[in-house]
Amino acid sequence: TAAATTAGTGPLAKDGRHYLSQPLVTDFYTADPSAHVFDGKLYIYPSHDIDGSAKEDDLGGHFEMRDYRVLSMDEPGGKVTAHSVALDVKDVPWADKQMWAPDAAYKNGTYYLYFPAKDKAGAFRIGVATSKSPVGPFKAEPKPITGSFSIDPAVFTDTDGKSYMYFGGIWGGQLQRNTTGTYDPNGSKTDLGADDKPALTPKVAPMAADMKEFAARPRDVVILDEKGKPLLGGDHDRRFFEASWMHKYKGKYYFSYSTGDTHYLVYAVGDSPFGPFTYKGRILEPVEGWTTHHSIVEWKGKWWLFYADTQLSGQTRLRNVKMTELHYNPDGTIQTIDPFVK
Ligand code: FUB
Repeated sequence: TAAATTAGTGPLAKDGRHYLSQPLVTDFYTADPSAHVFDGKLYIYPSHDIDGSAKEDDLGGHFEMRDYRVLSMDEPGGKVTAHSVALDVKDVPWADKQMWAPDAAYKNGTYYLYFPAKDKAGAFRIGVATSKSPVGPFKAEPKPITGSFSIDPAVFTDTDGKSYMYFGGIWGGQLQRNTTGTYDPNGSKTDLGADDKPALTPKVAPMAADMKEFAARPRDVVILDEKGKPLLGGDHDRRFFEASWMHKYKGKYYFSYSTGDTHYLVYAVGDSPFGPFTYKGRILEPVEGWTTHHSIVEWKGKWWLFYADTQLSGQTRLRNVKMTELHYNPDGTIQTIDPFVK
């Protein structure tokens, strides 16, 4: 297990550029890092990538993950501890395969691990598991969250103590196969196929007091352009693809996400956790590898971006998580980060 090294040092990328930061863990593969600060310590809840046998396809069949391992750090740039398995698919009664990007939350002495997985019918659902420790082991609830579908849960707890789950993803994430409230296995493989119509939206649901169910049906997270119009399906540089994250900065709600096939991490800002959110710009330019997925957290007086690339393996299915400092401009916009040093 390695700590991040200084920007501009270490191995070179394929095209000879220096990576901005180095992998946090080098002895196994990690992706989709959801970071949280609990009791002053940083915990990262990543996907645990494995080298499975499935061929790469547009629906992410090659992401065959089976379990989760939590990472922790006491100091930025310090030692990264990789903890033993926190939850295995074999211990989730409803789940069949593909333990994709997870997240975690804490409430009243209990830690909650939220995770998407395919059920036995091939539909992605979102499950929850609990532990008294932030690093697990976690015990899964016997059924997925009622009314959940699709992938990439991100649970945000507001300053008033209320928690919300943001989730969803198109293409392999199946949002386009859940437009009627029931999973349609024969639905579109990609999106709505309507470039001039509003794009499919991520979803948000308030969490119930026990943090194990939704308190209300999921609503659309509407992302608007600078003219107040919803982003369109054909706007691949800006429309939502997957990897929701929410953070609050100076009283504003920052909803960030991946644009998928154009490989950007971008953000939109609003005045309520339910939105609407207005598109503001890019957080991270494309990394090596197809996917890009992140989290943003304030820790020890600085803001940090957690992301992943394929530096160690050169393969999209085998990623490694990284962290770097994130900076705001005085007007609250985020300074775009280049994952390579010029
Ligand atoms: O890691 C599997 C999937 O790839 C995630 O759920 C997506 O966000 C993308 O990173």
